[in-house]
Amino acid sequence: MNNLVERLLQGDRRSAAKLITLIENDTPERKDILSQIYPHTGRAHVIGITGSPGAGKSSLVDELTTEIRSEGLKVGIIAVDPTSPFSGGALLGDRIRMQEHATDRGVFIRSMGTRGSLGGLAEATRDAIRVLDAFGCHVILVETVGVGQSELDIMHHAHTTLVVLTPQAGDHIQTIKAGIMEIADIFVINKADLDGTRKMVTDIEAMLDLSPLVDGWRPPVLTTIATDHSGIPELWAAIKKHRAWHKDNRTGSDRERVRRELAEIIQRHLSHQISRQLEKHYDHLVKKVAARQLDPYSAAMEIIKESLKGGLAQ
Ligand SMILES: Nc1nc2c(ncn2[C@@H]2O[C@H](COP(=O)(O)OP(=O)(O)O)[C@@H](O)[C@H]2O)c(=O)[nH]1
Ligand SMILES: [Mg+2]
Repeated sequence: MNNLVERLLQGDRRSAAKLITLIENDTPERKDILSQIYPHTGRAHVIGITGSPGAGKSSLVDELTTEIRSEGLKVGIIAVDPTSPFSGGALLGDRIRMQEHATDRGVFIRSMGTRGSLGGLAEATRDAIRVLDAFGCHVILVETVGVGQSELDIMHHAHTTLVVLTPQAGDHIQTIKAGIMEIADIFVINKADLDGTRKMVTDIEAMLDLSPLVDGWRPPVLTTIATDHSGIPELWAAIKKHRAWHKDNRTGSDRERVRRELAEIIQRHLSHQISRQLEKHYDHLVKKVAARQLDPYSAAMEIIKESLKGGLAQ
């Protein structure tokens, strides 16, 4: 395992792939891997790309990769699909589209599904991002398919979040989930070759007029046609602008991110320990509650007090 991390730091692709698999499987080595990798992270710019299925996220990732590679930067791509039980591979369509990049040594592509993400998909994705960061990727593009909480959780780990919409009927802003609108650092109206693009832009700008700015950043609304690379250089420029802004304003959000992660790890650990202790040591209280001799709140408080004394860290 030591070896794997050393080889990763020297830029070995196989080690990167193996380490991500160990993390996904939530193996006992995961903690050590992360301890060793962590000092070598924090350099990559993580870009989250979210939006409804078919909006053109994979096409945009593909075009952005071409754009970023033309500057000689190393790119990591993580495709997250919470609806897919598989990981390690990629959806056929995405794989064909990505073929051009698949042979490029400066691009690392990985997909993650719910299978094998035993500690949670968002957590596995966060740690996979760290592996690619330590691997030396300058930019990491994280595409999430699907909707819901895990998608939002994953976007918390991005520095810049793109929300991809299309001018098509289903994407009218009234129908877009509020949570998705709020996480956007940049709005991308893709498929700008279709009717309704102008209206979509105007609607979003009108919505932004009514929204309070977060630390002074107003999300730009850009239009792209991923299929012919139109608007991609402008999108990459906007991402870089956001990165520069983020660097100047990041202390608060970095700490918030760390707090969130610590709370998550502690909760996971404690809840595991408490379940174990409940089984091992507190049957007398369980019996009392079941017999209505004690109420669950009082029993719970007693258990918390006892557990803290006993030291939950073991
Ligand atoms: N007309 C048009 N089609 C596009 C554009 N971008 C992507 N597509 C097509 O939309 C479909 C879905 O794209 P994909 O990138 O797989 O979407 P994803 O599900 O969001 O990853 C594919 O057939 C693309 O070729 C665009 O700008 N204009
Ligand atoms: Mg896709």
